[in-house]
Amino acid sequence: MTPSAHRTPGQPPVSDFRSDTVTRPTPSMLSAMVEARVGDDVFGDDPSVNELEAMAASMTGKEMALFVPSGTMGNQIAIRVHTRPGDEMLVEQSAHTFLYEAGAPAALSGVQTWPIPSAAGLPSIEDVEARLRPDDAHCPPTSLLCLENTHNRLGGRVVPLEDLTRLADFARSRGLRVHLDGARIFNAQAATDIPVNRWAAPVDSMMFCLSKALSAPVGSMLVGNREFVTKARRVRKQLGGGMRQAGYLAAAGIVALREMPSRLAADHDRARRLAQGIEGVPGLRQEGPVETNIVLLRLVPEELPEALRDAPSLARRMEEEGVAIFVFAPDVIRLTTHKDVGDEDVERAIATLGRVLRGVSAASPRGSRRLS
Ligand code: TLP
Repeated sequence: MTPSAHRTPGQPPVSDFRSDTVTRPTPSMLSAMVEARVGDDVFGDDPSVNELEAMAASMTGKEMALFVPSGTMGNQIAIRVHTRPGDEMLVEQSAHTFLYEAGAPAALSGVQTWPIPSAAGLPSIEDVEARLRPDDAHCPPTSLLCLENTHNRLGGRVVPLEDLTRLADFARSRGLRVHLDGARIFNAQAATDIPVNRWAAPVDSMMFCLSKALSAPVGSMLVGNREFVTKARRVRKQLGGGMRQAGYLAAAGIVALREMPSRLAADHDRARRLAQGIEGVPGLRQEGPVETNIVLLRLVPEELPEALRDAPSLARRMEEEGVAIFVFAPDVIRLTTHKDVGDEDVERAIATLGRVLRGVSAASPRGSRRLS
């Protein structure tokens, strides 16, 4: 899961499909940052942070919001607020909170995690019910269910609202809190036309990122009711996430929320075009449907040139050709579309993958020369 390590500073720009986190702020974000009115957010008097938090609360239909430095910190604050040390949290087994947050539920909240398999990113009610612990001194209390939408590891899949609501209602009826990692919830909105407030409604808390497809340079939002956010603010301070003149960053976040959600459908179209263009490339099989801005491709070793049979080698080679991709697993690559890749980048990625995987050099006529 480490980003491609082969970027050479000072080299020509690459078409960067590694993640939507690489997006640069827009000119209007940069001028908003320069002009931002700021205060000291730890004292609660940064007007730009306060405006961003009010905006996020209103858009998601929650009582309050908190600006946090990263998606990981937002998720981990939520876990800490919803649990006590020694509790157990249930989580879908390929969720970011389980796979990629460095064991933080255990390290920071003293929480034991029970991962649950799923077909399409959402555990079944039966599988959740089967894991609820009895009220018995031997057992950790089950206090939290963590969900994710869109689902990164499953290739940006949208977890259907009806299913998510049914599961969240069930969990809450059994006394659990429900937290949604909505890092890319605006992509779910763009893919379905269901507004983010409806995605947030069934859960107690939700985190979403400003720094991914919405293109702000830094920051995520954590939303919930007043009691939750008041506690979350204290945990943010404990974790060292209280920022001072954070209004300079919040100003970019305000522009991100105002201007960026409406352009996400274009990223989704490009992801579909990318998947379609790669269809005929030997040695790659698309994993799952492309519903938002992520394309996952599994390598089929027997169809690949010997030197490119693993994802890190392929990523290295692609980067040499000016296309950066993400190694998602030893045999899976991820390409993510976002504001800073356009149609030309998509066509370049398709052509480069084709050329590299057919073992044909860039300079030679189509299909005529195999690289040794
Ligand atoms: N995801 C990153 C990497 O960590 C994999 C990416 O490039 O996709 N939830 C989800 C669903 C995420 O995909 C991520 C980041 C986070 C949380 C964490 O956000 P940050 O990076 O702001 O801590």
